[in-house]
Amino acid sequence: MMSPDKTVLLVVDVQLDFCPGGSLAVPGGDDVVPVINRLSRDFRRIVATQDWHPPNHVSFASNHAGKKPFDTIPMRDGQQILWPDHCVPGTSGAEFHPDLDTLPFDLIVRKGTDPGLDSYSAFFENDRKTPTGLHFYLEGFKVKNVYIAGLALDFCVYYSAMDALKLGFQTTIVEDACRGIDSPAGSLNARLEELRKAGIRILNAANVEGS
Ligand code: VGL
Ligand code: ZN
Repeated sequence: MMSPDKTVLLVVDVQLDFCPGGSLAVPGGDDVVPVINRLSRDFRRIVATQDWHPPNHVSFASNHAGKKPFDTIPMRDGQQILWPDHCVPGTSGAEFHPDLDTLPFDLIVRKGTDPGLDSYSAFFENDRKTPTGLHFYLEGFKVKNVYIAGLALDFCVYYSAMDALKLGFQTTIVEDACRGIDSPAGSLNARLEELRKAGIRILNAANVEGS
C-alpha cells in the first residue's frame, strides 16, 4: 500500500499545444486526459506543470535565422532541439486541455520561463542546476514516491522521471497516461528502455494502487 501523504502524482504539460491541433502536437496527446482525470482520484497530493515560454524563447526555431523546427543548435549545455513556437503565456496553446480536471491540483509549476534557457524536467532547467522549486515543495512534505503522467513521454516526462530518481524518489511512470513524440521513430522505445534500466517503474493506470 502506498502511503498517501508520501506520494505525489505529477501531471506534466497537458496543454493544448501538445494535443492534436496544437503547434507541437503529440500523437494522441489528448487521450491522456480521461486517464489522468481517473488517476487523480487516487492521489491525495497532485502537482501539475506547464511549459511556459516567452515569445523570444531560445528553443523556438522562429528565433533563429535560417532554422526550422526540429533542427538543432549547439548550446553551452549541449544540443538544443528547436521547436515550433509553443506554450506562450496568453495564447490558448499554453492552457491546460479544457477537459483536464485541474481542480484537484495542489500546485502548478511553470517552467521554461527564462528566454535563454529551455526546461524539460519538472525539477531543473536544462542547465541541470536551475531549480523550478518542485524539489523544495516535495521535500517540505517529505514525499517519497513520485508517479508521473502527461506529455511528452520522451521529453518532459522522461527528464522529470530521471531527475526524480536522481533526487532519491521512488519513481513510477504511468505509461497509458502518457504519450510521446517519437521523432525519429523508435526513439520513444529507446527512452522507455533507458528509464527501465535506470530503475524507474513503468506501469499502467489500472495497476496503480489507490493512495
Ligand atoms: C516539451 C518539447 C519542448 C514537453 C516541451 O513538454 O515534452 N517538449 N517543450
Ligand atoms: Zn517547451
